[in-house]
Amino acid sequence: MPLEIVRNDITKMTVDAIVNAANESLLGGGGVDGAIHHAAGAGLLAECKTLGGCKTGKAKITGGYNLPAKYVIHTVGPVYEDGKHGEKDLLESCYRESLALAKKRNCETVAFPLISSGVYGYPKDQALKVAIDVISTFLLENDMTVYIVIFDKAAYKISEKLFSDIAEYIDDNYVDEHTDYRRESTRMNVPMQAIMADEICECKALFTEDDLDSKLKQIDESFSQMLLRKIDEKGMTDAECYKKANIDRKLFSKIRSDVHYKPSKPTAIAFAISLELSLDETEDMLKKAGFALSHSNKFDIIIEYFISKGNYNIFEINEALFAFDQSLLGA
Ligand code: AR6
Repeated sequence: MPLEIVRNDITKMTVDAIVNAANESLLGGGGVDGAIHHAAGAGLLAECKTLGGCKTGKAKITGGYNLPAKYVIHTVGPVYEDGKHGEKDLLESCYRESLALAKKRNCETVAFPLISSGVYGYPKDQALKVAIDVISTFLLENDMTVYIVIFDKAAYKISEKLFSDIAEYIDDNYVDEHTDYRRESTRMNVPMQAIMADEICECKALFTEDDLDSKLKQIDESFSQMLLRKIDEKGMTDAECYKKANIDRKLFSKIRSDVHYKPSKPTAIAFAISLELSLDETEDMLKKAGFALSHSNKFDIIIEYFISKGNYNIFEINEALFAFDQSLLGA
């Protein structure tokens, strides 16, 4: 998945480069800087001493020494005063400069901490938004897997309002048990055949309204075929679609070339979000992959919440899924 939010200690990440939230001296400090120097060993400090420091908003690169990462990219975030001293521009610059350095060294995987969000006092939700915005813009033009590493869950908060809206939506919609036709028919004392007959009538009505031929073709369509049809209908390119879905190119090629490919549920939903499908269309697409949205599952309700609000920003959806301890969308 091109952009992934994970909870971890960044010094444990096995990636090409980890990013350090350093200070202008580059000679170590507390927080993530201290942890990285501690894990990398004295070689890192020795190399840092040769760099002549680093300006706020800029980045420099060193080896990874005893770390599992090949490189450490040191960037200096702004100290947050009141948000009116160019903090956002400087923080954006940290991410851009670090990504440019990673690209120059042909890194395929890079992990960032939430720069400036500790000792330097940048509000965590805003720091996260800056990180997501800059990284996702970069990923539209570049193939790389980028991790945002959140150290402690408390450090990671979507806005209170969004959190409580989603919590309320889950409360309103959550059902303990999955209902199916059989259960429903016994509970309501309606014979199963009657329910099925209703369904059949509905289908017939649908077919007389629309062109029967094309409807039948769509019923037989596989997930992969539906995906490609929808991409065409929306006037998107393949790349626009898989990048917006936060799916990597290799997985997309697999789906494209295998007409019977069965994606995982998060992958199927990621494409539905990328294509900005309605709830009905999303259900349709999921069915092709053998899935459905259920009200007995928090993950599904959160997805439904975003689609019903017309919010198709996959990164915001992933932030919310993360906040509710759910798996994230994408490959
Ligand atoms: N892995 C991932 N994230 C971490 C880790 C870790 N091991 N440890 C802390 N964090 P900070 P800043 C998170 O204070 O605000 C240093 O002294 C932490 O929860 O490390 O940019 C430097 O030398 C927070 O969300 O960096 C500078 O003087 C984020 O990393 C100054 O602090 C950044 O917190 C830089 O301050």
